[in-house]
Amino acid sequence: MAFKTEICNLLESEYPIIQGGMAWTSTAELAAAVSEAGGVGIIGSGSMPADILQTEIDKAKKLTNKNFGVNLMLMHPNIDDIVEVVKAEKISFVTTGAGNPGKYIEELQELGIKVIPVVPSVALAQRVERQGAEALIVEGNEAGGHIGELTTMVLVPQVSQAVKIPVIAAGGIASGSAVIAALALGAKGVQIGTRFICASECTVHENVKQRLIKARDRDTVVTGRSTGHPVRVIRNKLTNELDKIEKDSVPEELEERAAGTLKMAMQGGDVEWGSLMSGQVAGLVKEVKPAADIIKELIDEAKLTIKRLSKFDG
Ligand code: TUI
Repeated sequence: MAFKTEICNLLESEYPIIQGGMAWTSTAELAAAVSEAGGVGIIGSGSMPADILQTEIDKAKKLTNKNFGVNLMLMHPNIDDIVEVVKAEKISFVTTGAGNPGKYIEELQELGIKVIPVVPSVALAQRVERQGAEALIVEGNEAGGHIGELTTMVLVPQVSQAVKIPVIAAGGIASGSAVIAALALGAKGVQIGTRFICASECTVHENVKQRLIKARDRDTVVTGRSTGHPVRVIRNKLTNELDKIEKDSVPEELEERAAGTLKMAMQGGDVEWGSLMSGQVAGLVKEVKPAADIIKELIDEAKLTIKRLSKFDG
């Protein structure tokens, strides 16, 4: 049984499994390993200076001849510089997050760069479809990092019914059974972030991997609701302090306090005072292993799930 969907044709992959573009986390090594293993790797550029993104793209091109993408974090203060790097490198596709990518779609597509926005609502899904997006990623509130309000379970079927372009489900997916659940809801592919943080090739600090493996079902919290930019992270000393600032309702102070803490956690290994972005599936992550083994496990489990479900056919 082959797991081919139109996402495989669009993104030139063997499986419709996309690795979420995670800032300071999905660097060239992880993106290349996922693409080499038959999925689709994405370099996360959120809050990265443009020259570092350039270095990561150069590295990824040396590590793989397979297709990979770049995630554009639209709230990035230097987003225009990041877009210039992507254009100069003629990256095959970008995913976008944390805003409406409308203003960039035409200039990217003129260069043959496909645009796949992350959307948190039916309204934005329909808007980006009209603006020419090739596919979209529907990300539920279970996801790590910057999140919307609705869950994957309710958002995927509603968006799938509302648009004609293929939908990729994200948020809450770390197992083969969740891959099948997403396809059952109307998605043509899945994006997986948190599970790939514990890939051997992921260059985050070892402390991050160990903290994720230790995480239980209720260990993530959402900070920054008062700023309008909610972020899901593992609870730690930083989130306790941010909660206090949030109770005193000083949104600017909260953003200032959180600045730089993502890199501090992911690259510096400070899992107490850094921002440890993770989805609610952290509790399902049990071990570090190569990206190829993670993908094999997802596909094997997806096949078993279909077999198990086929017994219910009446
Ligand atoms: O983008 C993400 N997740 C991210 S980006 C990131 S980088 C970072 N974040 C904070 C501090 C430092 C670095 C970490 N996590 N996910 C995709 C996503 N996009 N989720 C929700 C949305 C979204 C929200 C609103 C997309 C569009 C949107 O549109 C509002 C509008 O303008 O219509």
